[in-house]
Order: sequence, then C-alpha cells, then structure tokens
Amino acid sequence: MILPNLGMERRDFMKAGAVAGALGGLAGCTGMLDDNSGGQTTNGAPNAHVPPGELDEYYAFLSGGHSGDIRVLGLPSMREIMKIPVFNHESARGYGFDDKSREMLEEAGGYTWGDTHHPRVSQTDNDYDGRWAFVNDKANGRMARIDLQYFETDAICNIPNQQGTHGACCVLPDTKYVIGVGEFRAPIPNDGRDVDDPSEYGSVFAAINPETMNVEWEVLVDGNMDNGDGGKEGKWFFTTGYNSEEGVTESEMTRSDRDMVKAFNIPAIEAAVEAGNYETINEVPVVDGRQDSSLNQGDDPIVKYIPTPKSPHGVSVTPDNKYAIASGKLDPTASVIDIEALDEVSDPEEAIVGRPRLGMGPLHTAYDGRGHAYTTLFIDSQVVKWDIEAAVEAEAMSEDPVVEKIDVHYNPGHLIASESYTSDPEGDWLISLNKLSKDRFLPVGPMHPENDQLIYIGDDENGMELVKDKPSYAEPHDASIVQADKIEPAKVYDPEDIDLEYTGAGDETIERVADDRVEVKMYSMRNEFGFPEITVKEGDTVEMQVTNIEQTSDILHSLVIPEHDINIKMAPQETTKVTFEADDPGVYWMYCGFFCSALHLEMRSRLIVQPED
Ligand code: CUK
Ligand code: CUA
Repeated sequence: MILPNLGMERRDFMKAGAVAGALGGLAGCTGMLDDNSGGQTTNGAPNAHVPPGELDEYYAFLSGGHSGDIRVLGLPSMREIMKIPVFNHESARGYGFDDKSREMLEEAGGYTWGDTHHPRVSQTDNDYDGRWAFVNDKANGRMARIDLQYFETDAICNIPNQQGTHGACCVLPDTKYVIGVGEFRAPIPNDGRDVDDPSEYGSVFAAINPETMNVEWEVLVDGNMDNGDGGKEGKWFFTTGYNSEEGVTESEMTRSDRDMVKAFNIPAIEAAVEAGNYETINEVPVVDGRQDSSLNQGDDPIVKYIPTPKSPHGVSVTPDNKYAIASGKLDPTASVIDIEALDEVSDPEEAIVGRPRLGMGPLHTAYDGRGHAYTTLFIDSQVVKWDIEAAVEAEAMSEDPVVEKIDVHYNPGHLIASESYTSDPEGDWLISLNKLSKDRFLPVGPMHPENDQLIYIGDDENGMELVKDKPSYAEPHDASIVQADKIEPAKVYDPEDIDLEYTGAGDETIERVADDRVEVKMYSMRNEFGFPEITVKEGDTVEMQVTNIEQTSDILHSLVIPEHDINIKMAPQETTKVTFEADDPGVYWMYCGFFCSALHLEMRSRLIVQPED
C-alpha cells in the first residue's frame, strides 16, 4: 500500500488503509509463501507451520459448544492437542465413569450434556495466572472450573435461579468472582408460580466465588441478558441483552429498536448485600436490580441501563479499560461506552462516545493492544478491523474508523486475539470461529464441520492475512489464547492432590467390609494389575480403587470392566476409584484400555462374580 505522507490526517490514513484492505481482499490474498521470504508469508506473517517436534507459542482454549467440552489447541499451528471433558461424559479419561467425576456431575444436576460457550482463564493483576479456566453451560445454568495444572474439570456449580448461563467472565483484575450471565427469563423461583404471566419472569446475574465455586449473590434485572465482560478495575461489569420487550415469541422480542447494555456496579452490589438489601431465593441472596428498584434510584445505582441499538450481542472491554464495546447484532454499528464517563453522567446513554458503522451483523470484538478493534460481521462473513479512538472522534454511523475488512468462510461468531482479554494483548494472531464451512473441506455428509480460521494481525501496514483453515467439530463459540509459558501443567499427578489413598505394589488389599460390600485397593503398572483375579459374590457392591504407580510421564493405564459400563483412567501417580454392583454372576475380563507396552494386551485381570449358591 502507499505509505501515508506525514501531513495526512488520521482519518485519511484510515481511509487509505481501508482501500488497501479492500484491494487485498479482491486480490484473494490468502497467505501464499514468497520464495524469498525465508518462511515469511507475503504480509510479513511469521510462518504458522510449526515443524514436527517443535512446540507452539500459545495455548488456545476453545469451547466445544453442545459437545460440552473444551478443546486445547496450540497456536499458531492450530493443532488440537487435548480435549477436556466438562459437562459431557468421556470414556478415554474415565470422565463421568469414576466415582469422583460421576458424583460431581450428579451433584451438578445429573445432566449428561452441556453447552459450553465462553472459556475464560483466571487472571491476577490483569494477566493470565495459569490457575484455572472457567466455562459456562448455556443449556443447564451451570459454571465449571478447570484446573490448569491437571487440565481437568474440578468443580461444577449449578447456579440457582438461572436457566441458561450464557455470558461467563471474571471480575478483574484478580478474578474476585466468576460471573454467570443468565439468559432465559423464567419465574424466580421456578416452582410453578407465574407460569402464564411472562411479565413476572426474570433473569439474574450471578457472582460465583472462584475458590469455593459457590454463588455469593445474584442480581435480578429487567429483560434478557446475553454476553458479558468485566472492566479491569473491579468496578463495572457489562452485559449485553436482547428482549428488553420481555416477550416470549420472536416477534415480541424484536419489536423495539433498542435494547439495554447493563453496567453492574460490583462494589455497590456488595454494599447492598452487606446491608441486607436482598431476598434469599433458593439459598442465594438476590438483590433487586430492576430499573424501578429502590437500589437504582439514587446517585449510585447498582445497575445502569444503557440503551443501545438493537439486540447487542458481544461486549468486551478494551485492554486499557477505557471502553466497553457492544456489538449491534441486528444493527450495523458497535456502541463504544466510555467507562470513566459512566461514573459522571446522569443519563447513562451519554456514556456512549462512539458508534462506528462496521457492517452487517456485528457480533464480537477482540483487540490487538495497538488501538484497533476487530469485530466479526456474521451476515457479511467478514472480520472488520477498526480504530477505536477514530470511532470516538468520528460522527455516529461513520465508516471512517474502519481500517480494513477481510473475508472469512463463513459467518463468524466469536473471534479472539492472543491475550485479548488481558491488559496487554500480543497483537499477532486472531482466530475467527466461523459457523459454516460449506465447501472448504472434503464432504462428510449433511453435517459439516465448522471452520476456525487463523488470521495474522501483526502487520498494520500490509493488513490482515488469512493463514489457515481448521475444521472443527460443532461447535466452538469463544476462546482464550494464552502464552504457553503462563501455564505450568503437571507431568504426573502429585498423590497429595488426590483424596484417595495411594496403593503401592505390595500394599494391595481385598477386604469384605460388609456382608454385601467388597473394597479393593490395588496398583497398576506395565503390564499388570495388583490382582490377577478378584472374586466377589453376586449382589455385592464393589469399591474398586486403582493407583497407577508409574513415575514415567505419558504411561497411562485404565481399567475397563466389560458389561459394567466402566472405564476409569489412571495417569501416572493417579489413584482412581469406581463403585459398582456385581449383579450378574460370571467371569469378566478387566483390561487396560491404553496401549501402554508391548504386553498391553496381556495386562488384564479376571473379575469373578460367584453365583449366589
Ligand atoms: S455467543 Cu456464540 S457466537 Cu454464546 Cu458468545 Cu456469540
Ligand atoms: Cu496398561 Cu495397557
């Protein structure tokens, strides 16, 4: 592109950028390698090919949507490294099969699936601390915590009074709360009252303690909420919403041209809870944050309702904490909300300081830390790059702040840039999570994969560059991209972190602890289980506990018990337990499910269930 001369106005520069971007799009610039580039692509993007044996620079945690899991990708390779089951059941990990995970899922409602949307990694001082990831269940009103030492789900909170937890995000700078944003309006409590009176329905904003995973308090609001993001200073938390009409049909929900972004004043809510200004519903203090609540009348309302056009969907706070940007979804603009101004203005609408016209169907926004925002355009199938301060300077509805647009394939939902949710984004890679892939991959029947596209955003001069397509099983919504060195996964389990007793070789026991109950504690190693056979009686309850005594990383065993629906995994130094009923007499070959050595197939043991006489 032509370099702007020094006398050029900022806005002219933006226009020049937009033209260059448009031309780039026409030229079908999709990251061809330049022969003289030494591995560089034409736009100066670093080579996204990570050679065999080399490690990626970033972790990307993608939600699996209605698959109910989290996928872990390496970036920039986009190699899928691991899946973390969360609300689903997953046999390779024994998740939902061993006693601990089975009880956790049971206590969290007993559902067999969930709909993960927003994985957010915990932060300290507005930077990833590598401790936890959190993710919502949009289907069943839950929030899960994933331990990033072991990459496993370690707690699930079933959020009372919330049907459908959509937005999920942390209150920063130090992850004081994890917020679950309630979507569906329903009677509260939902015990049969008001079923025919939708005006009495409500939705709540829930603050969860990340250590205990208990709901500390909730705020009841008007209208539907949707997504959420927290300011970086611990005061304001923003949610988008639709259906301020409080309708129950689509036509009722889209009647009005405006909806509400809600700004929750966290310290003011805490003060209301402290002062006892709440009603306890299903054991949770619920504060009234509806517009006519007395708590919203004074100078320091607990919730500010900011009218925005029309069914705003994504909201995200800029890295410098200056603005919250809400995307219009059914309106071609984004609303730039000045966070500091929110404290000063009496009419919250005055805090909206920019409204750039971005394109059709703006959904979600990410940041590069250089003053640009990147917004997905669902209907236009594009990512638009725009200048945030230029949008504040420009007239409402101006397209001038637009720097560049790039086509994506097709219909993007979220997009996420590296470390975009922190105060210091890296500004190099961006993933566009596209809902449709159409003809980009080999056909696999009527259900297509989705398409996660990697885009290089590190070159402001030459523009965005599409680098990679990655087919993805339905359906990632959001992601968090974290520098690899901020996460320190364990290589093997620390037995101290496990509640069950470690059983070494020679310590194995079979004990009849009651007339109809047998307790087995044994070890596993290449290529044996602690007992070559275990005999119980028909009708016994069997508690089977197995320790993997391997010290070598990567040597996993599992215990599969045919016809008992059991597969529990034991990673090195891990102890796992399963309790089951031995109801049917017979011989059952218990075997190891991981190909652990050349004698893996011989690694088995007999469960003998003796007939009752
Ligand atoms: S929502 Cu899915 S595309 Cu759940 Cu964040 Cu917007
Ligand atoms: Cu252990 Cu195969």
